Amino acid sequence: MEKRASSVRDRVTSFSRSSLRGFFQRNLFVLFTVAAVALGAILGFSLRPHDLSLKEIKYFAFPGELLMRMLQMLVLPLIVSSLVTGISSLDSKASGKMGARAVAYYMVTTLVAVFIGIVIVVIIRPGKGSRDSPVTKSGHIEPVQAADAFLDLIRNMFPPNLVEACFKQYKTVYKKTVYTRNVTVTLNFTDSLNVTEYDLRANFSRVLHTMQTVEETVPVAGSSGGVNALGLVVFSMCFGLVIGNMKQQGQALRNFFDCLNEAIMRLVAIIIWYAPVGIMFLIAGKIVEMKDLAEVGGQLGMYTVSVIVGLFIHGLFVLPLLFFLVTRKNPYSFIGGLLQALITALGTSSSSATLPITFRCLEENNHVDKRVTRFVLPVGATINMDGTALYEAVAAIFIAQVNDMDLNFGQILTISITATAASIGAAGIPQAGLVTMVIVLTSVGLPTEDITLIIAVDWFLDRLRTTTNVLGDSLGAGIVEHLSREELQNQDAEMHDSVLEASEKPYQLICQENDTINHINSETTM
Ligand code: 7O9
Repeated sequence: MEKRASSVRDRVTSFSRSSLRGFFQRNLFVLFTVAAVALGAILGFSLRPHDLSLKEIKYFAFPGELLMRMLQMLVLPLIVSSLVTGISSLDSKASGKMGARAVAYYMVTTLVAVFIGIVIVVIIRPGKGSRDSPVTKSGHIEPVQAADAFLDLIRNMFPPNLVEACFKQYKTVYKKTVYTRNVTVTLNFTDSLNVTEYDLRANFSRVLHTMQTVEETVPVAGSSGGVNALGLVVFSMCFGLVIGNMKQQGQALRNFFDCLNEAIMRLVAIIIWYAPVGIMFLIAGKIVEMKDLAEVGGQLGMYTVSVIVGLFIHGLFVLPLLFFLVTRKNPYSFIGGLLQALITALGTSSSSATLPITFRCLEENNHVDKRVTRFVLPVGATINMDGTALYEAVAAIFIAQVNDMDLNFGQILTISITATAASIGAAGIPQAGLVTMVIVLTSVGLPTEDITLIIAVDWFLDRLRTTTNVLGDSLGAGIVEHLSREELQNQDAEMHDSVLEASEKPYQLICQENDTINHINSETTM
């Protein structure tokens, strides 16, 4: 009896030990990454009293910089190969439907994010009362013309040189030109004072030809550093669509990009081991570098709280609710699978650099169909930025409150529309962060130099809004997969049929060959 009890006990302990080990093995990366954040924070705060110089901080953050470089190295081949294979593996009808669903999701969630932001900032009123600090005139904000920013966006969609698009964006710059032109002035009898009496008698008016010097600011072509993501995304999508329709002829290219994508994902699997170290130093470096938290009090503190509350409500309640309503699956276990991508977003403050990790989390942990992630994630990283839209709306209304300006409903609507548009176009507008903010502010006549008020906390809020952006893209992939399951199954069935057909063909060929051989044999034996 005792023996049996002890063997059961042994089995239970060995089972729990093995399941515990299994749990640790499955979640090793996530545990490492969470530990990295905690260690980074501890390291950062313990180094703060030592008052490191800027140079020392730069050296200290080097391992973090290395992670950023490694991730960015993978982004370019990753987005091109994943978009090309993602789209070419679907027929044009299925990819059209999937694209429409993704865009509908992006629009709805971005508008909801802006709405939440506006409600929060109107309730909390972080900018009420008189100005906390006078505006420092040190930061010069360049004037931007919204029309030119919009034209730049369209121009960037069609890069004339694909190699250049990997590191440069088109940017309108303004040039003052002075030129002379002929002008014809008609002098009337009444307004010309120095006409002679003879003239008066001869003509009542006189035509003079003179030269006039004109000074004009002309928009001319310029460029700004950074990947032209929009151009590459547009090109890759069109390319994928075309080689998808090329049937057998396009097979070589499809195989090439498929293979490239697979190879990049294997590199991601290697780099992911280094991610916790990099994240630890990125976070520690930022904590050492930041100004004293006590300075961020008063209005700016309340503004920070408003953005954080807005992002939390959107990311932890609204998006999961939408996910649940559409898929009927537990959104929080889905988010659990994304933890590593979310922490990387927090560490790098760039949703495009996080893209390789987002891919891995969705495909490996959440088992989202590759055809969906390859299509939806790069597009999402480029145009879907819920956190950014929410942030811009809150910032604009905060600046209005600081200036004691009462916004009417029309102006609030204008802010919602421009903030949404700015978040969609950000990747296509050079130096987007500041430019889009200027556009939102000028659309309702708010002073643009007040952006300097919020710059102090921007680095911190950028991290949180990037995390929200990545969460929005990833939940979007889950939702689009669920909505497109019919098309995906049809595609699977078609693929199965064609594989069967293809496997029947060699058999027929063998039969034919055998027949011929039999025929020859029968001939020779005769
Ligand atoms: C945030 F995915 C790629 F590879 F196609 C891709 C590459 C580059 C996608 C986008 C970009 C890109 O340059 N995006 C970009 C994003 C450019 C300028 C501004 C922003 C906005 O960034 C967010 C923010 O500041 O709110 C945030 N940091 O999601 O990365």
